[in-house]
Amino acid sequence: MAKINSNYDKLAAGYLFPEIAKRTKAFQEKNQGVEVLRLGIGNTTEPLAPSIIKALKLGVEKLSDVKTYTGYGDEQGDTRLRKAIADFYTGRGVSIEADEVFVSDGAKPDSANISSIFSQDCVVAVQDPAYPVYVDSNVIAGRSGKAKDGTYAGFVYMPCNEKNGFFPEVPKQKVDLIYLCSPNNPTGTAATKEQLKKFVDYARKNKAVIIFDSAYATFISDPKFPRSIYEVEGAKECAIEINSFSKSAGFTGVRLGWSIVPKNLVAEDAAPGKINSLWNRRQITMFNGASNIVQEGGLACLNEQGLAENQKIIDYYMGNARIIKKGLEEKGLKVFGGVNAPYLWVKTPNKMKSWEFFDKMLSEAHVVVTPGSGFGPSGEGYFRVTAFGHRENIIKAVESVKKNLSI
Ligand code: PL4
Repeated sequence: MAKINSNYDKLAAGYLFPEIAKRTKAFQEKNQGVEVLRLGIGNTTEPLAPSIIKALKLGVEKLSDVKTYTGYGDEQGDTRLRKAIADFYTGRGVSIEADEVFVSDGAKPDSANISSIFSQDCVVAVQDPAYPVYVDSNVIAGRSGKAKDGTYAGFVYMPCNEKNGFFPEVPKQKVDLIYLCSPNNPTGTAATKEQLKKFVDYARKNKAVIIFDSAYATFISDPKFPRSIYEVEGAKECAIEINSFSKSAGFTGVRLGWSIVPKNLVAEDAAPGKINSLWNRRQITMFNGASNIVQEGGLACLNEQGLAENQKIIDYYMGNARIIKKGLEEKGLKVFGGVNAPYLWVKTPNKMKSWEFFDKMLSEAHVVVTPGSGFGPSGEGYFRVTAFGHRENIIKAVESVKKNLSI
């Protein structure tokens, strides 16, 4: 008799982003003809840069000729791309070897799948608020107890609030897997080297592993914030870094990312090399490699021209962030983030609950935002605004908030 994975039944709520889409659709059905402005989901909107399009076309062309056709590739990724990613790190003063790079179809799948190489009884610590995938994937993996009041028994929630500058203290108890994201989704704040060092020191002392999601690293403009955890000494012994071409190159729908699993990484029962070989084994077994066409595009993202072209698009989104920040502040709202990250984290007015404010914003200003409580209990009383969007829509949304939202 087949039985289901009952851990799915523990999931306390629907996945956040489909829930936003569902509520928005319901509003639109009731209010036909009303233009809804979407600053909710962090989805890229601008076309791919010209040299990347050229490379993707080259990828397609190669498939049309028997001399250049390729079928299945290496599960770990195209050797040229693995090397280019390693060189990309070297260019930033971090030494990574190509066989520590595992190319994937995105940071979401990697951040959800990575925990499968760790023991079921690992204690998980997450930033609160956090990208929901870290929590939900570990619930599904059976590492939590039941949900109660927006948290799961067994997980260690590390509150990120105004008081601590939206970066947590290291856990007081011993934990095994620590999820960190910088620049952070949803708070839009980046961690300093000193802040990350405290976690690296903690992890080394406790033989814990940090899963570091740096999907928004290219949005950092202030050099005081590291773009990789490996800029912190000792991090290669205790951290896996996950990254993506989604936001840095507009590959949200194209799909390409990578994980760095250093050979020096250790765990309580794993000597150097073991975790790297486990992830290799996992990928070989459960992943058939990223698309060869897409990897051709990825290669172009990492050369000088690709980096420069993509930087212009990043600057465009950060221009949006400045417009949103200014407009919301003029409205009298308290705004955090949006300087080294494409997200703004905003306090709801009059201590409103996040979902209550989501409905108010939608019905009065016709603007979709993301309710902060969807990212964890410490997100209650906040909402997130994305800077990904066409400039004209961003301006329209900000003007509508200023004119139509009553606070
Ligand atoms: C909606 C911290 C967005 N359906 O595209 P990927 O898989 O390389 O990267 C996804 C990802 C990874 N890590 C972090 C992220 O914030 C994201 C994307 N998050 C958002 O609005 O928070 C898109 C969400 C998408 C999803 O579920 O990821």
